[in-house]
Amino acid sequence: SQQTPTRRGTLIVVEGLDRAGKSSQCELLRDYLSEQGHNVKYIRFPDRTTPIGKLIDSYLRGSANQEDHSIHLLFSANRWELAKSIEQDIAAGITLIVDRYSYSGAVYSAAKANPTLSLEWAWQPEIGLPQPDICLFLSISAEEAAKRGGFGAERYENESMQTRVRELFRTLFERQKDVCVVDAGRTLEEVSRDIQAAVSDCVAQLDTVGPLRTLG
Ligand code: 2DT
Ligand code: MG
Repeated sequence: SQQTPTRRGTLIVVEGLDRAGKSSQCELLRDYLSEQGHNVKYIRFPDRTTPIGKLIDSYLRGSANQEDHSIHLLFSANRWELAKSIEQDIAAGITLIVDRYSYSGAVYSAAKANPTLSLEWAWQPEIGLPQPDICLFLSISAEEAAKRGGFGAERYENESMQTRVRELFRTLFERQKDVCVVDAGRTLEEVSRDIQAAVSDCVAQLDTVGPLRTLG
């Protein structure tokens, strides 16, 4: 008897500013895809559990300082150390939902306005990482974000940083072109319905896409 080869999983990335509702939408999407019979895993970057992730965590909490380029490369290294396991999961037919990825990586670092840390420079270490089959950008206005409550206590959680991050996401996604922008300033249900539709289309086209690609 012949075995049918495993259909590869889909690599789904969810991006957005703080308070765009990424985590809630990732959970809803995980439940939806599980109900559809997919084998699903939900992961997030930074992965604060690895040795590199622990350095990142203490930086974000403010208990350690890092030079701008150095912390940028640690965020990227945190993706590279998990790249093989992402590829293996996808090949094994697991669909991965990834909360933040290279796009946050490039944009948050470039938002520091360090003269030698441009968006172009920040993107370079991402080249060669697994490329998402779909990147959903949950877009909310500054006004809507403000309505959703105050900032947390971590580094980057302040108005001026968020404003620059919002502008840089727009610049990056004008270049990348492969992003699906979702208006996240609506109810959970409205947003999740759009996300489900976009992901279902992406999954249906997977056979024509072929194997997992790499970021360029
Ligand atoms: P969370 O609030 O989602 O845990 O993110 N960040 C994230 C970077 O600066 N570079 C990266 O590569 C990634 C993945 C965004 C914590 C903060 O870390 C920022 C917010
Ligand atoms: Mg946060």
